[in-house]
Amino acid sequence: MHRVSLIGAPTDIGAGARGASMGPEALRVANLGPILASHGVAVADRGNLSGPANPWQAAQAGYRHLPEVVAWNQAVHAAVAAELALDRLPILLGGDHCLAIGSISAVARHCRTLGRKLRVLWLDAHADFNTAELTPSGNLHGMPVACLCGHGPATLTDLGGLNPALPPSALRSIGIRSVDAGEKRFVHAAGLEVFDMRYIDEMGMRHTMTQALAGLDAQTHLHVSFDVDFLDPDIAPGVGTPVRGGPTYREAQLCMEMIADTGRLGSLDVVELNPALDVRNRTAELAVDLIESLFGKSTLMRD
Ligand code: 5AB
Ligand code: MN
Ligand code: MN
Ligand code: MN
Repeated sequence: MHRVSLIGAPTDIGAGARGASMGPEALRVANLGPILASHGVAVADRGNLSGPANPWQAAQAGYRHLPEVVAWNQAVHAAVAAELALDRLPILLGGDHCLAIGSISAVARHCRTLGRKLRVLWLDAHADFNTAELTPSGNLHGMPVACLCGHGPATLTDLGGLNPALPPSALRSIGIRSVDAGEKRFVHAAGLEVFDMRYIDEMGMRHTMTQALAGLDAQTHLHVSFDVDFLDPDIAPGVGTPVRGGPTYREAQLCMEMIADTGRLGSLDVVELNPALDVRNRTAELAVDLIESLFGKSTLMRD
């Protein structure tokens, strides 16, 4: 049985639009906790972390709000590490995607300590592989993958005590369809394994997930970083940086079901949900529906 801890991080400190700070409450309003519990998951809601307000300032030296992003990520790192130490499965309720630096660096440290392999699935419309030199916006939610791979300010790259937190070979990016020009070159140079929408269109979600999950063993910790803008904005309008042409409802369900089937899920981020841009909490409800599949809800006869 899964023992899950919900950790709210109500901030939009790394984003380009305000509103992701309301994500944790929207997921609770959509009944995330009780619905997971109805599938036999033992859920503890740890409430919300706190951190600095969003000063809404321009970028300085390539970063917007770097000190505030560091403070939030330190809080996330500590909270995620505490749950992992209790042998619980942390679900980070974002908040924008910069928070994955804190959560994944805690996961990486945990795996290192226990000698376990780590695989990170990055479900996103974006590669999130910008640096201060490459970014068109200065927004740190566009940089977490680069930071986790050691490219970024030391205050973020060293958060989990080892820089880099991850080799690019631990990552699989899925659903990508918007990458900035310099970022694209850097993705190739780093050798990131990307299953972009073209790949999913041509090969199908089943083959994509088979590839992305290949090589897991009984010791692998699987972390899913679920940026809600992964989904097609026709079904998931409540995000700050929508990009058309994303996975359909059924493709997203299959993606989550195939992850559930591995039995290796060890931690999860649900980020970039922006209730200020949503329609009647529809995107939050959809995210909860998909998270149910991630925790093993299946249609028929697979139990
Ligand atoms: B998200 C953009 N590449 O860096 C940038 O939502 C968008 O966490 C980043 O994937 C989107 O500003 C970040 C243009
Ligand atoms: Mn993202
Ligand atoms: Mn994104
Ligand atoms: Mn976004």
